[in-house]
Amino acid sequence: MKNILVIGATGQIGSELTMKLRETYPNGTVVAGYIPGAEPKGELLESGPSEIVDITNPTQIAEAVDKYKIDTIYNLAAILSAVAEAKPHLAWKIGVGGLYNALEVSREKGCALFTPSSIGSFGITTPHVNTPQDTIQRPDTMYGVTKVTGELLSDYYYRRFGVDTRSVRFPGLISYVTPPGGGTTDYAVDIYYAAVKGEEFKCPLCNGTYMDMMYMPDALRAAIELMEADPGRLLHRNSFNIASMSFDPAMIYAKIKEYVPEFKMTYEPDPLRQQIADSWPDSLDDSCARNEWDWKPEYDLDAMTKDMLAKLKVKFGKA
Ligand code: AKB
Repeated sequence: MKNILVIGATGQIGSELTMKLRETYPNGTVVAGYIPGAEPKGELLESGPSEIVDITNPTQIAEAVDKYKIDTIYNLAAILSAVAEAKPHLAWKIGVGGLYNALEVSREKGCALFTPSSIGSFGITTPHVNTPQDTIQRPDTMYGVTKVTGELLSDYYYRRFGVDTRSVRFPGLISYVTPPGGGTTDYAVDIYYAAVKGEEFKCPLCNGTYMDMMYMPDALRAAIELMEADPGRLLHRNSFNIASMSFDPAMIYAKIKEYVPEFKMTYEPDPLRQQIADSWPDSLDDSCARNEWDWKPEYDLDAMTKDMLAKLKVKFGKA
């Protein structure tokens, strides 16, 4: 039986991961931790317990862990890359201060801890094509600085205190459920919304800007499979490269046009997002994740596009 606390349960990843964990562990307890103003609603609220758990408040984390006898924490509290440039102090407070709180509670109470890292942990000096698992990580953004710090701190807590910390470097995540906010890869979600709503899409990145992306069902499976992996096989912990597809705006536009021929896209680059995207890898080598815990994606660009368009048509009553 598993008793799990998801911190940031109403965000882009958390809202879907909480539901997936409840489905995966029907005999366990999966607590949706949220902050005031981001209360869970609908199925997320009705399908299990929820508690106010602000990652910057260690007492709230510890009380929820005690109350529900939590053995595993998924820490999904984050400020995404573009917003982190506008609010660097808040990004540090949540990304590093918050992680420190989650690590300390995990150490004191014996919890395993999953905290995502990101392709944002790499920088302009990182090899950009087929980026290796272990390579240069000198990010150019506050988001990246918090992610590299988080990877190091999590590995430290594993080595020094034996806390079972694990992590993946998420690519841009694409989903039809909860929209992302303030990321550099968000365009790859927004473009599907525009296509289904019949709107012209103004792409905030230039043609030729390649980045790794992943469909949310693969990302959720990656998080759960890594936490279930045999620790004896893990040579790495914080954090694993994972990959499923790499594309630029022209490729995703062309793919959507196969199914929505009238769809129109123009380029209107946002300088901040373009600069961040240019500093991130074009594609990751995820062979360590494949070898150490049998990671394997299920969705490519075509399969994801078909599913995104079908699900969004239902969402907007256009099916
Ligand atoms: C972002 O764009 O900030 C995130 C990420 C890749 O970590 N989606």
